Amino acid sequence: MKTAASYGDGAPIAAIATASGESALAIVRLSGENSIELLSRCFSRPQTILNSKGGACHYGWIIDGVLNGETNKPEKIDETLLTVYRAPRSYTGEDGADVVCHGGFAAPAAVMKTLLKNGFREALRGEFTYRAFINGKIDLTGAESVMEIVGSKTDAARRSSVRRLSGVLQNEINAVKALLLKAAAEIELNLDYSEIDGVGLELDAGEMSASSFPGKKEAVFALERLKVLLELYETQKLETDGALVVLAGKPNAGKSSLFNLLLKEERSIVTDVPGTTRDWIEGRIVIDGVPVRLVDSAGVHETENPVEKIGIERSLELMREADLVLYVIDGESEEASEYEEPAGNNENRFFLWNKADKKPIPKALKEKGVLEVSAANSFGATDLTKKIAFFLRSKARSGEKKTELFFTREGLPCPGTERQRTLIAQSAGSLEEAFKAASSSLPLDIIAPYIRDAMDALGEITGEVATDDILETIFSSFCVGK
Ligand SMILES: Nc1nc2c(ncn2[C@@H]2O[C@H](COP(=O)(O)OP(=O)(O)OP(=O)(O)O)[C@@H](O)[C@H]2O)c(=O)[nH]1
Ligand SMILES: [Mg+2]
Repeated sequence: MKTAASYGDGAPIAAIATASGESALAIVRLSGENSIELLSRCFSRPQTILNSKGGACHYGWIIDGVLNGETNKPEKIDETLLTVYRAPRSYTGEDGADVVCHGGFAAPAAVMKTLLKNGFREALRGEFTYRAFINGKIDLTGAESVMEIVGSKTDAARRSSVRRLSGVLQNEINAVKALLLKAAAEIELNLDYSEIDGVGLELDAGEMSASSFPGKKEAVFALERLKVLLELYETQKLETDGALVVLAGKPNAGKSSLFNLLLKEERSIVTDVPGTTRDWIEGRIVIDGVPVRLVDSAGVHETENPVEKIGIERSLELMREADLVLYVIDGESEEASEYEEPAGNNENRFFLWNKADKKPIPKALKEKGVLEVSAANSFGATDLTKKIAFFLRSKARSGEKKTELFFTREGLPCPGTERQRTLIAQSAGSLEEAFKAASSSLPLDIIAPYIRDAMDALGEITGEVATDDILETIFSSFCVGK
C-alpha cells in the first residue's frame, strides 16, 4: 500500500468517478499540477481549455494521438463535455477537470487510458478528497462525511452526513476546543505566576473549593458538550444502522411466523416441524419510525445434531448482540405456563406468549409483563410494535437531554464515524482524569497535560493533529475517484 506521502505529491491524477456498469454518462475526474495542459494534449479543442479561466464547461472530443507525438492516425475516443477548474476554485484546490463522457464499461475506460498515456497517473483511493483536505478546502470531518454520503443507505444517514459536510461537527469540536484552550490558558497563567512569585496557586486555592482549578468551569462545560455528542452518536447509529431485534425461543414457538408477520411478507419458512429454522435470517423494517434489523433465529434446545448446534450457537450470539430480544413462548406447549426465563440480560428482552388463539395467556404470566400475541391472527401485533418502538427509542436516549432531541435533531452536531466517536470519548476521558486529579488536590502541572490531551484528541478529529498513518488509514478506505 502506498503511504500518505504519495497522496500529497501533487502529480496529475485521474480516475473514473462513477460506478462501472451500463449508464447514460460517466465522469472521469482529473486534478493536479499541469493537469489542464496535459488534458489539452488529448482534447480536440486544446486552446479552448488552455485559455479557460475555470468553472466553465467545454464541448469536444477526447482524441488519442493528436499532440502526444504518435505517428498513428488520431483516433476519436469519445464525445465529451468537460468542466475545467482553476486552482484554488476546485474540489481539490488544484487545477483540474471533470470529463463527462458516455457511460458503460468501454467509454470511460478508454478515456481513462488516453489520460494515462498523456501523463496522468491513476488516483489512489480518496486522493481527490485527500488533496482537498491538504489544501484546506475541507477538514477531516468533512472529508469523512463525503464517504458517509456515498455510503448512506437511508435518508436519515444522508442528512446527518450532509450536516457534517456543512461543518456542523467541525464547528462544535472547534467550539469545545476553544473552551479547553481557555481552560488551558488559565492554568498556564496560574502556573506562570506561581513560578514567578510563588503566590498564584495559593491564592487560587484560597478562593476555590478543593477540587477546583482555574479554567474548571470551561472544562466542565466542554465535557458536557462532549457527552452530548457521544449520546447523539448512539441515537444516530440506531437511526441509520437500525436496531437489532432478535426473535428467539424454543423450536416451534412461532418465531418465524412472528418474523413474517412483522415483516409483512412470507420470508421465513414456517412448518410444524420443530427445528425448521436452522440458520438466522434478517429482514429490514421500520417500526413506528424506528429502523429495525429484525432477525429470525434457530430455536434453542438440547441437540446432538451438528448443523442445529451451529445454528443454536449463532442464535445465542445474536441474543447477546441484540438491542432487543423477543423471546417467544409456545403457548400451546405443555411447559409454556412454567417457562423458564433464559439466562442473560433480562433488561433487553420482551417475553411473548404466542398462539394466544389456541390458549390465552395465564393470568400470572400476564401480570409478570409477558405480552400476549398470536402470529396466526395478528392478535397483539399493534401493541407489540408500539412497545418495541417505545423501548428502542428510550434505549437510544439514555440521557435525558435526548428526550427532545430524538429524531428532531436537524442541524445538531453528531459524530459520524467510529474514529470520531473514539476520539471524543478519549477527550472526555482525559477531562475526567483532570477532574479526578483536581479532586485529589494534585497540583496544576499534573492537571494541565490532561487538558492538553483532551484538546489533542479533538484536534485529531478535525485533522489539525494528524499523522501520515492516520491520514492513510482514513483515505485508503475511500473509493477511487472520490
Ligand atoms: N395456532 C397458531 N399456530 C401458530 C402460531 N404461530 C405459529 N404457529 C404454528 O406453529 C408452528 C411453528 O411455527 P414456526 O413459526 O415455524 O415456529 P419457529 O419458532 O420458527 O420454529 P423453529 O424454526 O422450528 O424453531 C407452525 O405450524 C405454525 O403454523 C399462532 O399464533 N397460532
Ligand atoms: Mg423458525
